[in-house]
Amino acid sequence: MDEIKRSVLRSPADVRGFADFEGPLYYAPTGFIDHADDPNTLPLAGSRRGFSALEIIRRREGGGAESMILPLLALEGWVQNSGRVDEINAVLDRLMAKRPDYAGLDMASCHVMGIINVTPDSFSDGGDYNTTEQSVARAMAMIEQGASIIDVGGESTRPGADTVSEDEEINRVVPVIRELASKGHIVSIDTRHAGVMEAAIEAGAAIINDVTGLEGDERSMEVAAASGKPVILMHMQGEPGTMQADPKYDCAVLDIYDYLLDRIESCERAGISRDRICIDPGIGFGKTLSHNLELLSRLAIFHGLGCPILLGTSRKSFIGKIDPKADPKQRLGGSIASAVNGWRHGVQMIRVHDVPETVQAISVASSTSIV
Ligand code: 7PJ
Repeated sequence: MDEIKRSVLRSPADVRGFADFEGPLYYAPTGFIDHADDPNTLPLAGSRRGFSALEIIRRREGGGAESMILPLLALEGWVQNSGRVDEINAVLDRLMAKRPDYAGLDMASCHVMGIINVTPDSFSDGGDYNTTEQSVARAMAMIEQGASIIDVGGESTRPGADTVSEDEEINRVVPVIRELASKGHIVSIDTRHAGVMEAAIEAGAAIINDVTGLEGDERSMEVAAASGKPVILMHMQGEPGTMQADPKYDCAVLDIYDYLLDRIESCERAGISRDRICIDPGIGFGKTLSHNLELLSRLAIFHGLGCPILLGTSRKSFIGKIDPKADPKQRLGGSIASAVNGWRHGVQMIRVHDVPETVQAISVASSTSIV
C-alpha cells in the first residue's frame, strides 16, 4: 500500500503547498455520504451516491504520490489560491454529471453484470457450465436474480491457460449470445479479438468488453467503431501469461487514470464517442496486491474521466492473497465486500459470478446508507 501517501497537514502553509504546485493534479472524490440524504455533498455521476471531500493528489519525483484531503467546504478558498478555478470547476462538473444511458441502461444506478465463461478452463468456474444449454440456463437464472447484463467469454485470460483459436472462441460464444440476445437480453462479449467481436455483434451482442482496451488486435478499434456499439475499455499491464510476474508503476492509480484517458481520446478520434465508453481499472491484470488495494480505495477518481465505471473483483486472487485459505470458490465474502466498496464509490457496473448475493448486498447497502 501507500503508493499515494497522505500528507500530514499541520498548518495552512502545508495546504498552500498543494495550491502552489505547478504540475498536474488529480482529484479523487472521498468522504462518501449519500447525496440524497445530505444536500451538502455533491452527487457522484448523477447518482444518489455523494462525496463530501476531494483527495487532491500530486505525483512525486522518482515515483509514488502524495495527497491531501480537502472537505468540500474548504475547497473554495483553496481553489482561489491555486489559480485552478476553471480546472476544478471542470473536474467537479465531470464528477457530478449524470451519465447518458449506456446500452439502454440508466447510469444513475449500479448494475450487476453476470459472468458466463464458455470455457473448459476458467480459473473459478471453468468446466462447470461449458455447454451452450448450460450457459444459457445459468445466464437466464442470473437475469432472473437481477443481473442487467450477461458477459459472455470464450477465452480464459488466466495465467497459464490454454490459448484457443479465434474460430474456437467464436464457436463457444456465438450460440450462447444468439440465444440470449434473441430473448431481448443485454449481452456483452468479453474478447480481445476483432473477429470474435464481429461474430458476437452479428449474433446480437450489445456491448464489446475488451480487457486490452481495444489494443490487443489491430482491427479492434475499427470494428468497435463501425459496430456503433458501446465498449468497455479495461486496463491491463502486459499479457495474460506473464502480467503477474513483476508489475511496476510510477503510481498505479495515476498511471491507470492517464492510460484510460489516453484510450478514451484514441476512441474518440476513431469515432467512438465518450457516451459509448465505459472504463475499468482492470483489477488483477498486471497488478500486485497493493496496486489492487490502492485502486479499490480510490475508484471514484475514475469518475473524473466522465464515463461509466465497471469493476471486476469477483473471486479474484487478490482476495486469496488477503485470505490464503480461500480458493476461488471460497471468495464470496471478499467478492461481496469489494462489490459494496465499488457501489460506495458510485461505480455503475459490477461484474460478478455470484449474482443473487451481490444484488442482495447492494440492495441492503443502499437501504442502510443513511448517515
Ligand atoms: C474482467 C474482465 C474485468 C472486465 C475478466 C476474471 C478474469 N472484463 N474479464 N473487467 N475480468 N471488463 O473474471 O477473473 O475485471 S476475466
